[in-house]
Amino acid sequence: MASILENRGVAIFLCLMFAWFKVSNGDVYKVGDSAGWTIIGNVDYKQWAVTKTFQVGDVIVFEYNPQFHNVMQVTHAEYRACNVSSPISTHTTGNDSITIDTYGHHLFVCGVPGHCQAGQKVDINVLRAPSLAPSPSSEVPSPVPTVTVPAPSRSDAVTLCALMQTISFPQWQYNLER
Ligand SMILES: *[C@@H]1O[C@H](CO)[C@@H](O)[C@H](O)[C@H]1NC(C)=O
Ligand SMILES: *[C@@H]1O[C@H](CO)[C@@H](O)[C@H](O)[C@H]1NC(C)=O
Ligand SMILES: [Cu+2]
Repeated sequence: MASILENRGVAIFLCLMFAWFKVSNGDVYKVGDSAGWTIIGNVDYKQWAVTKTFQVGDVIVFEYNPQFHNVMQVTHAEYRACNVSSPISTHTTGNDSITIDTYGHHLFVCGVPGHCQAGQKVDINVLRAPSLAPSPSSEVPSPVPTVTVPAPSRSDAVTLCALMQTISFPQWQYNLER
């Protein structure tokens, strides 16, 4: 009888740990903190970003007056050149929450002429967890890291919990029959 309880207890504990981990991932970062998304005051967005440890699931908030600014996600080349001729996406509400759901660089600039050049650009870089990095001595040749890799979603916690139910259930039956 004790083993039934232990088994299910462990399963539930692991489920909760996993769910807690996923939930705790979603930190909210307001770009520029109290200054927001602006060209006033020479906010150093590079410095702002490098002091943060962004993770998949985090929410990046851009707060600004939409009469004067906007937010455009661009490629590396466009970011370097402050070229906003073909952005990946454009946000214009003045209070834009963007959920970061992939690893790597997420590059945002203001598309108003001159603003990116004036420093209104930010690089949200999500580093891969060290334990997930492929080891150099790995026998399977690892592909060259690509720009974006899909990350586990919240629903994975639900899937895992469902899986654990099916795993622990036969054990439960087995114990009852004895
Ligand atoms: C801006 O980017 C577009 C597409 O990425 C490209 O066709 C264009 O030549 C670029 N303009 C400049 C001035 O670099
Ligand atoms: C921006 O939106 C968030 C909720 O998404 C809200 O809490 C916050 O007050 C809003 N800020 C402004 C300036 O409207
Ligand atoms: Cu701007």
